[in-house]
Formats: sequence, structure tokens, C-alpha cells
Amino acid sequence: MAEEVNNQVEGNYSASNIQVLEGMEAVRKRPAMYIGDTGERGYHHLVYEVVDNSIDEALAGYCSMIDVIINKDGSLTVNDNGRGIPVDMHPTQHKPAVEVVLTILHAGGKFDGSNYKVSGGLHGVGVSCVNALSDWMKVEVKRGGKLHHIEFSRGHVTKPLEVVGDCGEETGTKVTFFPDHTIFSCHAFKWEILCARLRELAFLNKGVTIHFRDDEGEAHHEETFHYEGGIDEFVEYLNTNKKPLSPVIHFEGQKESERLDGKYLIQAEVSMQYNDSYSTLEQTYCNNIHTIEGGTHLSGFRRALTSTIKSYGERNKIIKEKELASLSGDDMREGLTVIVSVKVPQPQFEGQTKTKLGNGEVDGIVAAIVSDKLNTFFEENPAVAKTIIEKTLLAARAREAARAARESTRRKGVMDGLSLPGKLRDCSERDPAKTELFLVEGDSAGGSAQTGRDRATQAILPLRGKVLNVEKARIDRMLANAEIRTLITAIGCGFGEEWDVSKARYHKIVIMTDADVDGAHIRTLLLTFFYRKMPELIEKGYVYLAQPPLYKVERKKKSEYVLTDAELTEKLLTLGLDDFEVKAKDGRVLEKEEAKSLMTLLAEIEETSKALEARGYKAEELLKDETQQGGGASILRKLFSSLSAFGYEAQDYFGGELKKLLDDVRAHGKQGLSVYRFKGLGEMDAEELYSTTMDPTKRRMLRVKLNDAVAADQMFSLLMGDEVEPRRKFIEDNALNVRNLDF
Ligand code: 0RA
Repeated sequence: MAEEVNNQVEGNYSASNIQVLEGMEAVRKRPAMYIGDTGERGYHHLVYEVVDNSIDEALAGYCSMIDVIINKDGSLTVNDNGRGIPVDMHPTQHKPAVEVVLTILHAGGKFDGSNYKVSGGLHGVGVSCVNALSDWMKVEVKRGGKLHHIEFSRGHVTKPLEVVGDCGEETGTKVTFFPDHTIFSCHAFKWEILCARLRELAFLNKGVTIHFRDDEGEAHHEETFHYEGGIDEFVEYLNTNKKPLSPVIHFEGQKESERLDGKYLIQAEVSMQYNDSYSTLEQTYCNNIHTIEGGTHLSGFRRALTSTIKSYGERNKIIKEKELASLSGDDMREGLTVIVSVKVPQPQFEGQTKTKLGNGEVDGIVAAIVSDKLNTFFEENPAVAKTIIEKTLLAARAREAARAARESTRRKGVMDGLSLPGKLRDCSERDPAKTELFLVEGDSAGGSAQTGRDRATQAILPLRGKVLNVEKARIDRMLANAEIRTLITAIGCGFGEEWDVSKARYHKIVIMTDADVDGAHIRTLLLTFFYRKMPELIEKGYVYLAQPPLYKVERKKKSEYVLTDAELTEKLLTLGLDDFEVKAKDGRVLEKEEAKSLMTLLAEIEETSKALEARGYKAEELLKDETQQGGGASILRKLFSSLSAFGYEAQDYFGGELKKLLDDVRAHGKQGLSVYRFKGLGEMDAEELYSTTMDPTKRRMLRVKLNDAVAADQMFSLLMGDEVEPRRKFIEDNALNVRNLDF
């Protein structure tokens, strides 16, 4: 008898080991199937999977704090004060439960008997996948008065579970992992990417505190997200730089639904606020997942919004009968920012990127909640209702005007691409995958580009003067703008209701502007246009920024082009340090690499001081005045504290000794060199412009990406919208690192 039991245990043991082996190997063999991809997105997705478990604990009411830390060694820690992953023996697997959770696929959620796991990342694959894809993972559990520790490598236990100490009353789970760099092409966590998602999670799960810190990067960022107001605060945040036309309006409710497998609860929450802009921002979520493609929750909301506004407006004689029929849903959403967040057990995700909610019953539930409560809100706030409805009517009239404008432009052939604009110098190739459109600032650069280009694949469209700011213009005015019409025709996708990305005539659209303030302005105007009116071009990765050189450096009749100030400095310093001795404060001669980092640091100090002076500050005074906390002062402090590593102090710089050293090294580097700074694209002749900036085999270009739609929206509202004060503040805060603007 004893034999048999034993056999059975052993049998189970090996069965479960095979289960682990197969599961972990399957994930490592086809990682993309489990986490989407193995690039930047997948790399950060690992973090979301781990954090989602902590969020689940919070949703269940057991966890209030989540700490996320990018560690110095590039690993990442998620620490929560939930119940802690169970550590007792698993009844059928015969190993500690925590080991099961971390090594068997999909073992996470079913543990406490329910599978009501409403969190869970886009792929919802659980923390065991993260383990499989990590070079190592360490887990600490505080539970039952003891601190437990277990370690893994690539999904397999390397240090079995053991008790390593006491923890008193405290409970919680701490997971630290280092992704397997042989699997991922991305090798570092990015502060901005994680920040956006963690902030979003804090908005969506009100009351939870998420604390995020970066110990790896130079910058030592740290931020705490905690929103008692939940998605109401999210809407306020999204409208930060916009002028509100209504208070934030909040609805929530829940409803039981029935499916073949039983009853279950659907929860819905909506926050909305109108602003005086012309754009619409609708962000929808199901179980904390951003449903980018929308779905039944969005359709329910839209339907209810339209019918409620129409019926209230008609009843109260704000909308005339003849206007009623011409009002469209788009009109009601002009200037609206809204978050719809639903919690649905067993959600169905559809669509190309599996981010479209498919559960049919959600539509009616959301619609019922919105209709009922929005109507009550209107009844109680008639003045707000009137403002909103009048804006809606204005939008409808503008849309009618735009339709007329579009009709007339269509007659002129703008929409169908049959007659291309005269200014466009098109290429001969017809396969859009092989062609490029250069949008060039100014007629003279346009001429050089036209002469120098590869006629087969490169088309040139010179742009004269400033492009219209679409952030401030309604569509009718936009379509009346010649520059915008030319762009629409050249690109070939149509516009508005006729938009079709598959008709794009080029798969690379390259913005080529001068490297000065005017150039930057035109670039921003064009990006605003693409982001607001043709976002699919950016999503598909069709939009690029050309990188024309800033300098031409000549030495012994050989010339070389340099793209940025930083590269020029680097070049001069490298040449300058050739047979040149640099000493630390104590007289020790620095190694080549050390000398170079000291020089780079001095160059940075110099550049920062200059930028500050241009704005009326004196670096030396700013540094001494401890009450100064702004961007400039803190950047300066950091630079000068790095200087102390070489034994030098701020006084050595301001006294002139270090300035002279920097000048000497640069002068040494410049010997026999001539450095010419380009003032604009127009100064380059055709051959030069082609070989430095357009030749596909030599050029460098930046592809425009939308890392964080929320940040991008705010950035464009801020830079291009009506509010002057926040823009002034933004520009002042960021004047020192404008080069880091990231869309
Ligand atoms: C399984 C069961 C229980 C909690 C957890 C897993 C859990 C997992 C993670 C991952 C990160 N933090 C976590 N916190 C908890 C329920 C435990 C119970 O019933 O006491």
C-alpha cells in the first residue's frame, strides 16, 4: 500500500515536471505568441504582467501599495503589500504553491477557486511567462510571519523555496527579474513607457498607490501615482492644457448578465468633459486593458450620448426640428474627452490587434447607464447642457461647410489623386513600398532636392511658408488652405470620411526642414497635422524626420559632415586629446577615457551655462542660491557634482581654470581643421543635399513613433493650442533639453 502511494506521488511529480518543462520551453520557443513581440513592446509587457498580479490583489481589496523599481543592474522589481503568493504545498503538484504559480502556465488566477481575474495584461499570460523569459527571477513572499525566498532561471527553479527570516504581521510579494537578453532585441526599460502605463493603471484603479523609481539611469526619476478621483482625474489630466466647457461628468453602474455558463456582473464607469478644442479623445478600457480599437463599450456610449443630447435638445427647444436630422454623432463628440472603463469577466477581444471588445451585452449596459444619468445631469444643469448642445450645433454647421469645401476640392481633383498638384515633383516608380515623399521647407531647398534626388523613387514637395496650425482650425478652414490641400492630394489617402490608408502613394513621408527655430516650428505644424488628421500614417510608421548635417568639417582637403552639436564636440575633443595631457585636481594624469569624460562634462556645463545665460540667468549665482529648484538649477547641480569625481570644484570652472582647459583641448583639436556651420538646407547644393540627407545608403533619418498617445495629445495641445501660460512654462522648463522632445 505504502509502495503504491509513493509511486503515485512520484508519478505526479514527474508529470508536473514535464508540465513545467513543456510549458516553459513552449514560451521560450515562441515568445511572440505569448507576449506579442520580442522588441520594445514585449520587453515592457513583462513588467505589466507582473504588475497586473499586484493590481488584482488591490482589486480584491488586499493591496494598497505597489512599488516598481528599475534597478541599477537593469533588472526590475515589483513589490506589493498584498496577501503574498501562497507558499504551502500545492495539493496535486506536490511543490510549494508559489513555485507552481511561477512555473506552470496559467496557474495564476485559478488559485483561490475563482477565475474572476479582471486585470491581466493584453495577453493575460501570467507571471510564469515572465519567468520563462527571464535570465533570472527572484521572488520574496511575506506571509504567515515568515519571509520566504525562491529563485529561478529561464523558468526553472535554481534555489528552492526557503524561509530566510521573519516578517511579523507584514504580508506581500516582491518579484525581481532580469529579462533574457538572448530573446529580446530591446535591452533596457524605458522610464517614459513604464511611467505612462503605471499612471494609467493608477487612474483606472482609484485609491491604489503606485510608486515608481529609476535607479538605473543617470536621471534618478521618481514618481508616485495615487488618484482618489480615479478616471475623473484621468479626464482632468487629459484636458490639462485645454479650456474646459463643462465640469467632469461621471457615471457608473453595474448590471448582472446571463450567459449559458451562469450569471455574472458587468461594471461600467464613464467620465467625460467637454473642452473648447475641435478634437475628440475617447479612451476605452476593459479590465484595465486599453481597447485601442474600441468595441461594444464604446458603441454603447456613443449611441447613448447622441440620443440623449438629441432628445434633451429637442425637448428644451435648443435644437430646431430641421437641424435635428443633420446632427451626427461626430458633432456631439467634438471637443469631448471621455474615458469608458468596464470590468467584464471572460472578455472577448477581437480585431487586428485584439484590442476591440466583442462582448455584445456590454453595449446595452453602458448605453443604459449613460442615457439615464446623462439625462439627469442635463436636467439638473441646464446651463451646461445648453453650452454643450450649442457647441454641437456649431460643429454640425462647420461640417456642412467642410462638405461643401470638399465637394469643390473634389471637383478640382484634390481627393482622387487624378490631378496631382503642380508643385509636386513626383517619382516614376508606382509601388508605394519603394517610394519616398520629401516635404521640403522653402523653394530654394526644394530646388536642390529636386535636382539631387533619385528620380525613380523620390518625390519632392516644396512647402512655402508656414503650414496652417490645424489644432486651432476647423476642417472647413483647413480644407480651404492651399498647402494642406496639396499635402492631402500628394499623399493620396483622401481625407476625413474618404480616408483610406491603403491608398498612400508613398510609404515614407520625410519632413525635411532647416535646423533652426523656424524649421522646428514647421516640423511641429506638420507633425500636428499628421497626428490629428492622419494618425494612421504615424501608426504605420510612414512618417520620418530627415537629419540634415549641422556642420561640415574639412581637414587636409577631406570633408566630413556632422549631424549634431554633441557629435561635433565629441569629434573635436577626441582629436584634441591626441597627445595632450589632462590632469585631475591632485595632479594625476588622466587616462584617455577619463580625460574624455571630463572634457565631455565640461562641454555640457558650458552649453548649459550658455543656455541659462540666454534666458537671463547666471549659472554661478543659480548654483549658489539653494532656493532655486527649477529645471536649470537641478541640471547644473548634477553636472557640478559629477565634476567632484575628478577632484574639481565649481570654483575651478567659474574661476576660469577649467574653461581654459576645455578651450585648449578644443583648439588643439581644431588645428588644421575648418568647421562650417550650415544655416539652412538652402546652402547645400543638390549633390551635397542628396549625399548627406537623402541618399538611402548614407543618410540617417528618425522614424516618428507614438509611444504614448496620451503624452502626444497633451504635447500637441500644449504646443499648438490656445493656452499661453502652460506653454510658456513648458518651453521654459524644457529649453535646456529641447533635443529630447519625444513624440
Ligand atoms: C495566488 C493566490 C493568492 C494570491 C496570489 C496568487 C498573489 C499573486 C501575486 C503576484 C504578485 N503579487 C501577488 N499577490 C498575490 C491568494 C492568496 C490567499 O488566498 O491568501
